[in-house]
Amino acid sequence: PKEKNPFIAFVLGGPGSGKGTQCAKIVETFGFTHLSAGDLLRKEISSNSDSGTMILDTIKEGRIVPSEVTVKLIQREMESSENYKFLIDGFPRSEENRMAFERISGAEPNVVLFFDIPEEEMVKRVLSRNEGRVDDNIDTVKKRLKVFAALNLPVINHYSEKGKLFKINAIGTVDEIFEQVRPIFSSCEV
Ligand code: UP5
Ligand code: MG
Repeated sequence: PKEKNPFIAFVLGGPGSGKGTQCAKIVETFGFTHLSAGDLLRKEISSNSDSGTMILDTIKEGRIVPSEVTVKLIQREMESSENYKFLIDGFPRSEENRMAFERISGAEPNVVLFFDIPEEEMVKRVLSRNEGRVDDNIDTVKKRLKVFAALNLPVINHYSEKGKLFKINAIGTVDEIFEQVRPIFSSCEV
């Protein structure tokens, strides 16, 4: 058994809002373990697992992979880690995702970050990334934005009502944005 209860931060925001970039800064400064749900799913695709083809098709369409697949991958990483502080990046993406995580892991996040940024800026960032992601093209980006607005905003509202949401203005330089993020973690003694 781990010495401490886990400290969980969900990191939410639309495509290209800067979740991964800011998570790297949080890891560096506060010693969290970064679990990007998207990265874990992409790793499943490249490892030729049974669900790889289904995951690839889902990501190409900008849709959401079934909760049990994603929750299992996140939980496996949490259980095998020595750390107790986790950044869960890009998850939960729907109310269904959120409830599945709560049910299967029995855990809830301590804090939830939301990187807020206009759609046209998200599109610009994603299309100029150039890392060869199958979903970084204009057609899929439009679908990702629609899915984000329809399914992820309700999750954000849920945590806002619970008083766990920290909304960050994600326009500006990486360092300017991190200066909004830093006090959230400096003040919670993790
Ligand atoms: N950039 C970053 N910060 C900047 C700044 N301040 N100023 C200017 N540029 C900035 O950043 C995006 C780009 O912008 C980069 O080039 C960066 O340098 C630059 P990044 O930090 O990568 O943004 P991020 O929010 O992480 O964007 P990402 O595209 O990863 O977000 P998505 O949520 O779309 O992608 P994710 O990998 O989480 O999910 C991909 C797909 O997987 C989903 O669409 C879905 O199909 C599937 N998925 C699920 O089904 N379930 C899940 O639980 C998770 C994913
Ligand atoms: Mg990312």
